[in-house]
Amino acid sequence: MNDGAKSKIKKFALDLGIEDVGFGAVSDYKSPLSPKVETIFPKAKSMVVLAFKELSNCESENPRIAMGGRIDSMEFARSCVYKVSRFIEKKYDTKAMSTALSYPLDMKPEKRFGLIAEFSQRHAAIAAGLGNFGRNNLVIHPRLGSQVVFSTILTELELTPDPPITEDLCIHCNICVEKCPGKALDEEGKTDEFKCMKHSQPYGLGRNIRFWVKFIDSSPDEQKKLMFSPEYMNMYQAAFIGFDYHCYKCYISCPVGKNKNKNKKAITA
Ligand code: B12
Repeated sequence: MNDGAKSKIKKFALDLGIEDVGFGAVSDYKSPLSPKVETIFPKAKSMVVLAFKELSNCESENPRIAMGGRIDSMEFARSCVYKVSRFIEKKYDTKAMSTALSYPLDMKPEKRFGLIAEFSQRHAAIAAGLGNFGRNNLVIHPRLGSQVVFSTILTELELTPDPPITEDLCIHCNICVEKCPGKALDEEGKTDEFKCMKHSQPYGLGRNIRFWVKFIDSSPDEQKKLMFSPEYMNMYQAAFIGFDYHCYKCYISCPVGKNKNKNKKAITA
């Protein structure tokens, strides 16, 4: 095991401004629905999982401000993933592969039309000791709480895995369940994806398909009206952005980790 490499990778990542880094063994990655890592990168032995704190934008009721923050976080995360991957490759003369933080996704029906990614970031984060599942089906990080996104780099290097977090980080307050406007979390251990997406992605693929079905059945005059409607323009923008999220309630309502940040502010003030 290469503990020297581990601390150098961690230092490089933290110096970039990444909040936390966890190391996991590919053999400990247990995501029942996702493809096996061997089908992505046969020689991969370790996972370097990067944790990024979401900006407070997601707490804004204004969806453009909220999504703007998400875009900033994703751009930062993507650039960090590239830098850490290249650091590993150059420094250790080995191969490293990034796995998508969000998209591209496989849109085949057997992948539930893009709902099962090539690589599950949550299961990787758990294997790398960065947290565990909460009632909101998000991975809760001990310091950052639920408002965190993950991105993983697969590498051939053998790196000592970090110990898993055994303590239940969810405080089972049920606030996430109560705050979900779509009632998507009512069943424990499962997110009802379609109920979630109705609220979280109001201009997503479902709306897009319904729009074009209606368009086909409309007269030329109605079609012209549809093309100039805010509905079409919002859909156009959402498709351009990628995934335009309008709801973050399960994310922002989770109280875990929030008080810790407040205390830190009080101490350093
Ligand atoms: C597709 C997708 C979605 C879909 C489907 C979600 C889903 N059920 O998997 C939709 C559009 C609904 C969605 C919504 C959201 N997503 Co999303 N999404 C993804 C994506 C791209 C793929 C997920 C995937 O492959 N799922 C299929 C497989 C892996 O899931 P699964 O095996 O069925 O496991 C699920 C359950 O079985 C259960 N589960 C499994 N084992 C266990 C064990 C225990 C003990 C428990 C309690 C539960 C549990 O939890 C899982 C979640 O439902 C990932 C990025 C990635 N590549 O991982 C982001 C990702 C999961 N999303 C994320 C986020 C932040 C969100 C949203 C908050 C949206 C937003 N506004 O930002 C909501 C949260 C919804 C919620 N509370 O569940 C983050 C989560 C970060 C975190 N802290 O955990 C991820 C990891 C992106 C990232 N790079 O960080 N998402």
